[in-house]
Amino acid sequence: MFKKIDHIGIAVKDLEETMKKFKDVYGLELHKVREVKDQKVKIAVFKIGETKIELLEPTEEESAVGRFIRKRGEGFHHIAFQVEDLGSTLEKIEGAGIKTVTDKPTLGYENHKIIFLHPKTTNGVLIELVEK
Ligand code: CMX
Repeated sequence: MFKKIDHIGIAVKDLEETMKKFKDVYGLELHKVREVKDQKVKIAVFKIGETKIELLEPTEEESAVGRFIRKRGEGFHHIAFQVEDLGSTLEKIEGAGIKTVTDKPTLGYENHKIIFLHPKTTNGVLIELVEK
């Protein structure tokens, strides 16, 4: 089922300022910076060992990350697990009463198949599944 942690998402108000902290203070290697238009976010991805940290700044207040920051402030937003086969994983997950946010997987910014699990059905933690 879940193979490893692909990345951890952190919602931030100011991407530029937070990137400086991750590079210059924490000493992490910047992997990529990108705008993901359909999710209404700008992201910066840092590598740490085998996993990554994804910083997310909303480009619009009315967006998943914009609403998250408005309600809860900056902070831990989601954890992404790599899975071998999204189809069989989803069958098992749905059989256990866990709901996905969208009906079908979509393509993430690296063209991998992704889907989000609704935090109301996953102990309050937004989970992203990634098939590479
Ligand atoms: N973690 C935990 N709980 C969360 C959450 C998160 N990241 N985001 C929202 N919630 C909670 C809210 O606190 C709220 O709880 P209460 O009802 O107790 O107040 C509930 O979920 C509904 O929140 P909402 O703001 O009313 O609903 P949204 O319209 O924002 O929808 C969700 C929530 C999970 C469906 C939406 O955030 C979503 O579709 N997320 C997946 C997509 C995404 O996060 N994209 C961001 C960028 C991804 C990337 O490129 O990596």
